[in-house]
Amino acid sequence: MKQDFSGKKVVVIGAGRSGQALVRFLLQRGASVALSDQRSAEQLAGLAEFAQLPVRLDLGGHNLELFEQADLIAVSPGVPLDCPPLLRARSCNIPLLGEVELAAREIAAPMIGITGTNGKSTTTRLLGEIFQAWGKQIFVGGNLGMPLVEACAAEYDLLAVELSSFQLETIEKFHPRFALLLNLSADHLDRYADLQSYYHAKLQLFRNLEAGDYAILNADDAEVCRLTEGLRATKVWFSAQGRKVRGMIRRGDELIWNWNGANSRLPLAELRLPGEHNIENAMAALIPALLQGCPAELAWRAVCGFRGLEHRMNLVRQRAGVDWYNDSKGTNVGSVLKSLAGLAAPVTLIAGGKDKGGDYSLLRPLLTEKVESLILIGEAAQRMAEELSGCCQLRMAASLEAAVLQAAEITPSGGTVLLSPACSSFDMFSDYQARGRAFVDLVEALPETGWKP
Ligand code: UMA
Ligand code: ADP
Repeated sequence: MKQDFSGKKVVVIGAGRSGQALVRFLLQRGASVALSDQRSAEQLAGLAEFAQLPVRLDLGGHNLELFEQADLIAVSPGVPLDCPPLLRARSCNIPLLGEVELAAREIAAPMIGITGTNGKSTTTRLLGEIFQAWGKQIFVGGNLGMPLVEACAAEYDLLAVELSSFQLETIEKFHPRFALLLNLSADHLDRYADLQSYYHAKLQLFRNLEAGDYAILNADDAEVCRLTEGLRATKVWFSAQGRKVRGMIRRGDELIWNWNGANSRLPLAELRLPGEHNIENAMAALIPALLQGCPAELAWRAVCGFRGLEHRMNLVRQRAGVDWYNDSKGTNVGSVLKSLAGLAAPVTLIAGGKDKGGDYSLLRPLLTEKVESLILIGEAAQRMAEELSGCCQLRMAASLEAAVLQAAEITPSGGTVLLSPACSSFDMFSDYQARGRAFVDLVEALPETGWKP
């Protein structure tokens, strides 16, 4: 049912994609809306339409009075809950609601919530592919790109919602029918005090689950197993390492669906997504569809028809005997480990960006085994250099362009250049897509031979 905010003063904090979608949504629900962002109008994109709408803009800093006088604050995921305007609002007992929570309050269709440190976007898209192939109207969004609040403008059979820890922090009543936890490793330690606080945010996904709901869990991930012990929901496991679980098991070159007497077998040779990690993503995505009664062969065809998302291990160019890969979405240590694992030596790795506090030393064994040269960029470069010295040749570059030129110069024929930063992009780019596009443009602009453009 639609919420009614008539007569309510709502401040939306953050004027990115979520904030802009929230403004449109709240205006339609009768609220009197202000949009506040620490960035100035010149630094923000997409605000032109708001000139025609009855919305107060508070840009280039947060006006604390606005926050004190609001009836409700609607929070974009990228805004930390301990920033001064939100602390002030809380001290005045003004309620805060996150974008996902606000949206979910008026969504009646079943939701599939997908979280984990890595693989969320791929799994969410795979769910979209499967349910679309089965003829269902499915919303595919959340952290993946389209804010969930945009789903309130249409009717869906079900919704696949990628959820970041930031979005899950503000969950109160959000109640998915299927809750997928893919894996847990360190990330976002620039926002969280410690690893446990990050994991705690992730586990909010299960907060409202009941016995009839499904928790879809990675049996090979020790942290996932440990932290989901007491869940109320029905657990369905997946194991790419062949553990005998109730759920989806990989055995050799097959996936086996072992649930309530069903015993489908799916041939892995048909999967086009590269890397072991994508087998896990495919297993996780199949489970909600099979539980809903989707024929296994149809679901598998849809999974095998999917070639992967942009900026995740895309082969950009083969040039002078060197393969160039764009993995700009490799934004934490865990994802870089998976990406490197699938490549043969010698690799030139371009990494660095905005430091999220990860433990880069975990990269040492794979760097020693596969990476000949590591080219570091961005704010994290110095710390990475300290934690990784001695495992391969280390170089610094002042820009992504300089890094690409160095890589072109030093990588021998038969080698690979990989952009997989282990960091977010916000020190040098607007987001990981902009970083990935810049990389692709630079690589495509390299001459056929040599390295000077
Ligand atoms: N801001 C303030 N005050 C602050 C902090 C931030 O005003 O104290 C402002 C910034 O100046 C900026 C705005 O908040 O203008 C950005 O808000 P946002 O970061 O929530 O960005 P959105 O464009 O709304 O994008 C968000 C997600 N971004 C983050 O969580 C950082 C997008 O995920 C998501 O696609 C989108 O909502 C729709 O749901 C991106 C992401 O990087 C892909 N996510 C992280 C990740 O995957 O690792 C979690
Ligand atoms: P997310 O949305 O969680 O960031 P993506 O599907 O966008 O995940 O993949 C980002 C990167 O994470 C990929 O390029 C790959 O290196 C790594 N990755 C993807 N799936 C997994 C997984 N299941 N386990 C570990 N790493 C993964």
